[in-house]
Amino acid sequence: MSDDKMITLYHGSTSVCSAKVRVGLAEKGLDWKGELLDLMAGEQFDPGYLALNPEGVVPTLVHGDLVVRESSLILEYIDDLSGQNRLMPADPAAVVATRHWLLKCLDIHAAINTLTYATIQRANILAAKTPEQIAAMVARIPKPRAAAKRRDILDNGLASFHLEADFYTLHKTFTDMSASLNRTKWLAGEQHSMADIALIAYVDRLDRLGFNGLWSSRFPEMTDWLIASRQRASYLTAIDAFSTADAARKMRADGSAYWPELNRIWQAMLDGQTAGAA
Ligand SMILES: N[C@@H](CCC(=O)N[C@@H](CS)C(=O)NCC(=O)O)C(=O)O
Repeated sequence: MSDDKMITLYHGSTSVCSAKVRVGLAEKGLDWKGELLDLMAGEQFDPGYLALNPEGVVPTLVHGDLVVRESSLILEYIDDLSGQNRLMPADPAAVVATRHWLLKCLDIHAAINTLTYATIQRANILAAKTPEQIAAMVARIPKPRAAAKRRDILDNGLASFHLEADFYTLHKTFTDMSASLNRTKWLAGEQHSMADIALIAYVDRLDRLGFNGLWSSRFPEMTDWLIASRQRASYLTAIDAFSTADAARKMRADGSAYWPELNRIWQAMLDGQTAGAA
């Protein structure tokens, strides 16, 4: 590293965009100190944390006096800290492709958030909190659009109107990923890069929820990419190590219970697309 300032990452153990940054730090080989927030307990809304991240979301990276928010921007920031283990590809076309993936991550994150919250998180919250506690929790979300979405997902689960747009995003994501992976081993070329680092935690989450039927038959390249990504040391230290075997088993069992309904909605969307194209 170019200086001796410590990197501090405010993150959540099972938060996908936190995992994304942890993978980047591991691939880059940087030392960092973690501040884990309990998102279920609402620690992201503590005034001290809101001063760092006014939207009340993780991750936030602090490096000296600089506060960096947004997981994709954090990946770019840490990559520029040193020339070792460059995460951004060198080829200009691959740089553009990678930056496209970083932009698309905003929508992809929203889709993963919907599928997690409309299924297992909703069940956990409805079981653990009274309606008043849930209302109070939603009221603490600073960004009105995020609060309205959380409310809608908690009220409607998989019937939420958000699902249609989020399924569109996922279908487009899988289509684009497969097209890239048919050309090259990794998303932005023959070398593993920031593009793969940006996406792995999201796809991994869907698989951990038991939703890999979203891509397994139509986009088999995604499965090969997931397996290859999981063989990297960064996956073990940045994602796997943040969940116990019991928690992983529970997430898969709880998530899988939603798969028949989720798949029904997914197939209906795919059929609608085919009918529209005919
Ligand atoms: N676009 C942001 C998304 C940040 C975000 O929404 N983080 C989630 C965890 S993955 C969060 O902190 N949620 C807070 C909550 O659930 O209240 C990024 O990529 O950093």
